[in-house]
This record gives sequence, C-alpha cells and structure tokens, in this order.
Amino acid sequence: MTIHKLFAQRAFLPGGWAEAVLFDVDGAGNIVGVTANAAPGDAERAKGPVLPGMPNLHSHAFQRAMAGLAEHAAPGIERGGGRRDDSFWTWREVMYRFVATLTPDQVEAIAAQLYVEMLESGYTAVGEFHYLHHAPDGQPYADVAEMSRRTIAAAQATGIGISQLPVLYGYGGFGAQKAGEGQRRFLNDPSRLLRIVETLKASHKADPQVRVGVAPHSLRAVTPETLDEVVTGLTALDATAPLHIHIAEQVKEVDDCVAWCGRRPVEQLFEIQAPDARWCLVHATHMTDAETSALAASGAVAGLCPTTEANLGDGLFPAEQYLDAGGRWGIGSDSHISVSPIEDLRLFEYGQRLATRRRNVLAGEGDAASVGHRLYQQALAGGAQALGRPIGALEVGRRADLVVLDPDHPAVATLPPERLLDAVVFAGNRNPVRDVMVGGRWVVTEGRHRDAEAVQAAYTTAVSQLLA
Ligand code: NGQ
Ligand code: ZN
Repeated sequence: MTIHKLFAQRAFLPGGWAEAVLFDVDGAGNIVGVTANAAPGDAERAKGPVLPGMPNLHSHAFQRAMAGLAEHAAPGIERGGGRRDDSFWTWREVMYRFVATLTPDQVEAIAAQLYVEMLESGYTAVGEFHYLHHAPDGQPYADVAEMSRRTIAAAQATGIGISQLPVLYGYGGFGAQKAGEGQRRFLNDPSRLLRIVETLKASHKADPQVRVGVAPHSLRAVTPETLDEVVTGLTALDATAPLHIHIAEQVKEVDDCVAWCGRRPVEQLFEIQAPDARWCLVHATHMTDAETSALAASGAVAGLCPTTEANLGDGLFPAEQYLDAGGRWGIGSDSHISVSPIEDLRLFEYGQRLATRRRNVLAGEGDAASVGHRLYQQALAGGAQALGRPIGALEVGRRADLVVLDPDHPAVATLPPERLLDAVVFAGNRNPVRDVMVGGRWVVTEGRHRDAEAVQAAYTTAVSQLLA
C-alpha cells in the first residue's frame, strides 16, 4: 500500500506541541506513523503549524440557507408580533416555512456550500442531525432515505467526513401531542426510521468517511416507548453507533417537561435511558447541579453550539461546573448562523466571563492552563467521540484529518507555540486556516476549497429559486 509522507515543523499531537513531526498516511487515509524530531527526507512539507481537524458535532445543513432571514423584528408575514414576542419559538416558525418547499437538489446544493465553508474554517467532520426526510406533502420519497443520501453526497463531493444521524420525529410535544403541519416532512415511526438507517449503512459500509447513527429529535418529539424502540433497534444494527438528542435547550421546554412527567428533561432522559459514551446530549443548557454532575459522570458528550444558542436566546450552559466535573463536550454550528470553530470556542468562554465577571474561566492545569489549548483539545476529543469515528487526534489509527495554519498570519508568525491556540481562538479574526487535509487528501489549499466556485454557483442558483 502506498504511504504518503507529510512533514510538519510543528504539530499539535495528543501530548501537546511537537517539533519536526513526520506523518505516514496510508492509501485509505489513516495515520500509520507519527515520529517527532524526525528528518523530513523526501516528505511533502506542511506550509505551517499543523492541528487536528475539528469535528462539528451538530448540523442541520438546510438551515445554512436561512441564516440572516430571522434577524429582524418587524411584524409581518414572517413574524409574530414584533420584538417583544420574538423567541426561539417564532424563529422555529420561520424555519418551518423555509423548509416547506425545499427539494432534494436544493438540500444537496445547500449542504455542499455549508461543507465547503466548514472545511475552509477548519472543520473536517460533521454530525448531520437530519430530520427533513419527506416530500412537501409529508409523503416519503420513493427511496425513503432520499434526503439523507443528498447530505451524504454533498459530504462525499466536498470531502468532509460525515456521521449521518437520521432523526426520529413523531410528535409535536411532550405526551405524544399530534405533530403540526410544519412538521409533516419530519415524521417517521421507529421502524421506518430504522429502515433509513439500514439502507444507509448498507450503501456506505465500506466507506471510512461515513458513519450512520440515529437522533431522536428531542423528548418533545418521541415517547419513552418510541425512544426505546429506536435505541434498541440501532443497537441491534450497530452496538456502538452514535445516538444524539436535543435536550433542555429552552426554559419553556423544561417547564413543559416537568408539567408532563414531573421531571426535568435531562433527569427524565436518565430515568428512561442510560446515556453513556455513545450518546450526545445537544445543548443541555438548563440543568440543575445534580443533572450537570450526572451528565458529566455518564461519559456522554454535551453537544454545545454557542453561536446558535446565543442567536436563539437559549441561555448559558453550566460550563465551569461541568468541566470541573470532568464532563465531555464538543462543538457544533447547528443553525450555521456562524460556521467557525474559532468563533464557537471563543463564545463558549466569553459567555462564562460575562456571567461570572472573571477571566480564563475554563482554564485547566499544566498545558491546559491555556484556555485556547484546553478548549481546542477537549472539543476535539468530545467531537470525535460523538461522531463515532477515529478522528480528532494526530496519532496512529486515526484518520489523517488535519489543518495547516497560515504561517503568515500575524499571530501564527510571532507567538510561541504555547500561546498559539490562545491567539487562534481569541484573536483569529482573519481566518488562520491555510490548508486542510481530510482522510489523507487535500481539500483546501491556500484558504480555498478545491471546488469552492462551482459549489457556490450551484448554491446561489438553489437559494435564488427558493427565495424567488
Ligand atoms: C431544530 N434547532 O430541530 O432545528 C431545532 C429547533 C426544535 C435547535 N434546537 C426545532 N437549535 O427544537 O423543535
Ligand atoms: Zn439542533
């Protein structure tokens, strides 16, 4: 098997920054050798410091095309009663109207544009929390997995790794409330959802760039019985496949959950399931101390989406307590109001500073006393776990997913390695990502994705049709 050799003068390995690192990558895109203090020999040379690519653990790809369409408070056809009534729930109404007519071709074009933007910003894998399954009238397409195939096709065309998470969505609210009109394209029972999972798994079983899991949408959209059925069904197909769920994002959601079952959402999930390392609890914004400790102890990942959570007015995740308790977490760009690991990591810390009036709230010990270092490192580990793929670290056995920082970026050019991630996270306003490799292949060079222009042209056509 041919081995590609890549030499980096400086690279961020699991133990921290290392010098003169030689990577061996096999033809399948796996790292098969990592040697520090090595001679470059005839290896290809990375043009700047090398970081592991960041996993983006939570995406609703189609929402990329509505970024900016829900940021005005004027009352009118799109909105409720103006700014005092604007909330997550009115945003959701805008989203339902946006989703009503989307075609498979449009979804694929939007996803491709999004994935190009992710790659150019340093994300090398995505968790696609996919609930737009059916035709506008709610009827399944001839291939029930049609829409999922489109996001996977966009991932394959652009080169990003994907964990496709077909969503189980059955109801409109706690206690098996009937789903609304705006939700009809999302609906499946557990057996049809598992058929989607099975057919996708069969189509992609040999592809190391694709993993398939399941996402029960939220405790609002499933019952304890349908949740159990889909978890059991997935486990039978793949005992380690990822399981993602939205949870406790909004105060109203917590209140409605308590009114329905007497327990808060995170409490209720732990009552009816046993979340472990396979699980990713997306948002988990509103937790009591006991819930925070239970989640941290479970080994599950908290899927944090700071820019979307800010945009939707969700609230602040109890980050300091959760990290102190050893909780695992990663980041996602969710609604894609921003597509930048830098911006999401920065806002994660800044939310805590604003709330506590302190600085370096999420710093750890040793190398991790650097907030940038600790956040980047933990988001890599949690993201990799949540996506269920061997990614997130530059070590033997993982995928060769890496980012080369621009050596001419002022911060990259001047700062010592132990401050580099702080500069990137807190002052990387001009994108410092130069080149990006996924599964051993370069997909971004000199800041630009190989197909950026064609993908954007198709995106522009798709969105102009949609908004016409
Ligand atoms: C979603 N998004 O499924 O796209 C949700 C909104 C809901 C976020 N929670 C819809 N950020 O939760 O019902
Ligand atoms: Zn979401």
